[in-house]
This record gives sequence, C-alpha cells and structure tokens, in this order.
Amino acid sequence: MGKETMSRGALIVFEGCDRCGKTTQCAKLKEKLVDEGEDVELVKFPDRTTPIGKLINSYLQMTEELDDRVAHLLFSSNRWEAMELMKKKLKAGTTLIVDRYAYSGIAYSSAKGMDLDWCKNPDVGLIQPDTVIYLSVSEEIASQRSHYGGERYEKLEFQKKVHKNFLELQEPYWEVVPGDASVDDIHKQIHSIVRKTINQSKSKPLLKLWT
Ligand code: 2DT
Repeated sequence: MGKETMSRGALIVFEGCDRCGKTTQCAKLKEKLVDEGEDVELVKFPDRTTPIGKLINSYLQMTEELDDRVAHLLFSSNRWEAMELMKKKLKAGTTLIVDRYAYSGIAYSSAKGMDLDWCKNPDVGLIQPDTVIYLSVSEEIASQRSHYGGERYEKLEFQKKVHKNFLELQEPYWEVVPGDASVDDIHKQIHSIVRKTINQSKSKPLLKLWT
C-alpha cells in the first residue's frame, strides 16, 4: 500500500482528576492493543523530560513559583513541541494513547479562577482527539483516595472545581466512563470504545482542535 493511502492511527486521550485511575487504564489499554497486534504508543502530558517540561516539573513540585498565565502557557507549549512528531506517528499508522491533554490545561488553570476562554486559546489548532475517555470518579471515591501526594493541585476542594470544569469542556467525541467500578470492568468498557474508534478513524483526516 502506498504511504498516501495507508490508514492512520487513532488519537485517544484520557482525561480526569488526580487519582481517577487514568495512568493504570492507559497502561492496560496499551498492553491489550499490543496483544491484538496494534501499533500503539503511550504519550504523557506534561512531558517532564524536555527543557519546558523540566520547568513545569519544578513548578508542580513547588520548588519554582510562576505567574499563573506563564504556567498555563508552558503546559500548552509542552504540547505544541510534541505535535509534529505525534502527527508523523499518527499518519504512519501508530495509535497514540495520551495521558492528559489540552482539557487538563484548561480545567486546572480555570480552577484557579482564570477565564476559561483565555485558557482555551493557546491550544486552538492542536490535533483533535478521535476520542476523549473521561474517567469520572464520584466524590466519595475521590475523598477515599484523597491521600494525595505533595504536588501542587493535589487537594480535594481544588479537584472538585477541576471536575466541574472538565464537564464544561465535553465534546461529542467524549466518552464519560464511571471510574468507580473494578479496574478490569473499566478496562473492558474502555477497550470496546477504543476498538471502535481505531476502526472508524482509519480513513478520517486529522482535524484541528477548536477550529
Ligand atoms: P500528572 O500527575 O498527570 O503528571 O499531572 N496539569 C496538567 C495542568 O495544570 N495543565 C496541563 O496542561 C496538564 C497537562 C494536572 C500533573 C499535574 O499537572 C496538571 C496535574
């Protein structure tokens, strides 16, 4: 098959508050898809390995203070610096499972009181996900898991605001998956959504977010 007619990979994004089980589900999904012979890679935002990502890491660990707007723009830049490579991989047929994306950027920054539309702007034009899996955890479970670590944002009251903001950002390609069931049940549900997405995305063009 010529390169031009080769089917592309799907962009699958996982979103949710801290401790919703995203990272566990991303890993399980990758393992399952690899078993099925799919070409698949994990991507994580923030990517703390780049120079911008290192600054974000210091900010999250609270060894660095930044103006809220600067922090927001750094998170967005950290996505933009990954876009070319992600686009190349998707076009080459690799499915990308992404742990957090622009929606986290907006939900967390606007939970600090920043204007939602202002927060959205820097991410306009990123690659649009084919599916966003939003893992929604009840307040009860969230508070049981509320022994958060020491990073910025890891506080129950703040997380409640973040959850509310996420729900305002829902798009038709979002799937809200209740995160309170067992790890295996959640995995099965996610896998069936993603299988469908991979099949349907093959011949679709890559779109730009919020344009
Ligand atoms: P992890 O615990 O998943 O590494 O996230 N965050 C993340 C933002 O405030 N803006 C963003 O654009 C992104 C991607 C969410 C670290 C924290 O960083 C927050 C939690």
